[in-house]
Amino acid sequence: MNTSRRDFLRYGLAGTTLSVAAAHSGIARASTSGPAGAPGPGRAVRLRPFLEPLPVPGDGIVVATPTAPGTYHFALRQIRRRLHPQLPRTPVWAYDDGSGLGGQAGSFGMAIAAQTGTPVQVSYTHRLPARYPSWIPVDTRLTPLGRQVRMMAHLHGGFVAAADDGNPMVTPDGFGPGETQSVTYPNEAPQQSARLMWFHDHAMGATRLNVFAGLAGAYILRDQHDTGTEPNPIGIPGGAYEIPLVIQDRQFNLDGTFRYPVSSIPGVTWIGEYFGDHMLVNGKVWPYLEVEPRLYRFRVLNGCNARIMSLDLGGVPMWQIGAEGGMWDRPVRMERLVLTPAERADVIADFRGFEGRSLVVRNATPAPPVSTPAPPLPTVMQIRVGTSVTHRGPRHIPHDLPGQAARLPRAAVTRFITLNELEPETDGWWLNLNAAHFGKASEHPRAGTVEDWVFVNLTMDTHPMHTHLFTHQVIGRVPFDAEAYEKKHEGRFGVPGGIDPHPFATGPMLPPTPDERGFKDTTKVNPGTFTIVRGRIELPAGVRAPQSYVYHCHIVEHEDNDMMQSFTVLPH
Ligand SMILES: [Cu+2]
Repeated sequence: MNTSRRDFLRYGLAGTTLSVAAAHSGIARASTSGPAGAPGPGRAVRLRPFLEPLPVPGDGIVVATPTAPGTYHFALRQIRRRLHPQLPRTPVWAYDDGSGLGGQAGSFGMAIAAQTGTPVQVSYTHRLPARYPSWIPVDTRLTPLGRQVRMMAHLHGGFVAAADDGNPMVTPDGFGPGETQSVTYPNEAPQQSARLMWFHDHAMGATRLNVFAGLAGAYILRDQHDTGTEPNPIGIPGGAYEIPLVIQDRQFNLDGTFRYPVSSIPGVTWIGEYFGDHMLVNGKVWPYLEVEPRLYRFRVLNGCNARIMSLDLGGVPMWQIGAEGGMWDRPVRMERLVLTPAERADVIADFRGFEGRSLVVRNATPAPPVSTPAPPLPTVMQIRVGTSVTHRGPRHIPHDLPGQAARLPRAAVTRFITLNELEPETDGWWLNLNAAHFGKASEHPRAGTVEDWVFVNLTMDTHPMHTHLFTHQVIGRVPFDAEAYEKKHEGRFGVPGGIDPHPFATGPMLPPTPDERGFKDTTKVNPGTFTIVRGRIELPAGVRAPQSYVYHCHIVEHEDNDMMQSFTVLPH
């Protein structure tokens, strides 16, 4: 049955079942002390919010220094950083550009700044511990080489050759201690216009752990319009007035280590979703940011393992100008930003009229049709608005932007991909795509083809589906009778791929939401509907088919066990 786990979580059908489900969700303590109802690390410690400034590029986040033009060498290392004044120093895994990371203030501390049209070469060398330390609970049923730490960097949103993608279809075992992964990111136009991407670990069966430990960095692409400086041709804030906000939730142990709960099911370590009880922004717990009463640009990334957020900026008006696939054709006024893991929002916020006020960026439980078992974690960070302006900057929200709304021609091919959850709360608990283990149900699109991919959700949760290689346009969502579809077509491991759910539709297609105006690389696949996305399958210049990639749920616990499949791009 696909639905039983969420029934337990939502309704708490029996006391014992609820407590088991809660333990799996990472709610380890019942205490509600501390800010925003968040329990501290253990019952004894309460962390006070808003004590430390938000790390920003150049001040707490290292902007990577190339060793030669367009060449970066990273060593993956374990470092220690104080993520909050009341916490001991926390071991974190980091990408060291050779600087020694003296400029990294928190657990998120590295950014690559790249230019559209200029390729970069990057190497990643494994200098991490050879085996997982005790604070990282590996589930050896899921990893290729037991407790040995394997790493593999993936440029999320990158338009790259399969061998440079850092994906487990090409490199199932990843890279071990002392080994180096060397890749080229072509940054070619038009597929890689200015946008915020991120690079993070993608090791098979251990992505959730390696990212949790800190292996994530920002990758900011600029082009002739979006220069990042101020003034710029678009008329948007830049320089110190453009700020990334990478939001991640974590739990802590009393010794300062990140805490990752383990399953209470005998023989199982893996948990279904990791939810923290502290919010980190750019690697610091509940930080504050001082702003001037003028326009700002925020590049928001949900870097959580599993938490879906619904954010507001403390009542400040905001306009979204882009998402994963870069800038849009015009700004769209937004009340909230609903972001699943790996989704990004490029927004302009207007602090004029808020002089002298302290605002709190808040996270709410997302409204339906988004569905998540996450316990509430309302407080994100504080914004302190000053009373004077150093550089006045742009005064208006631009009417037009140099980007695009997503508008692809009719698809030539349609693929139907099912999302199944099997045997929840047992030692056989797993999630899958197309009723198959990873790699056993590959798609074979042809280069140059526009395709519709229809994600058929047979679970009770929202799953953020991420496509490597190509961005996609959200076409819409069709309500359907999932139970009847499942009953008719269910096999041993769920409903296999390739079966059109349209005969089970219960209403007309719902259009994309306003934040789905442009191209995306990660899209909400909500329960109760099937979600249609459209993409053009292309390869970078000079890259010859066949090339293999993956697509998966970006709740990284799901991806690891094992809601991921592959696709191989064939010649035209
Ligand atoms: Cu999922």
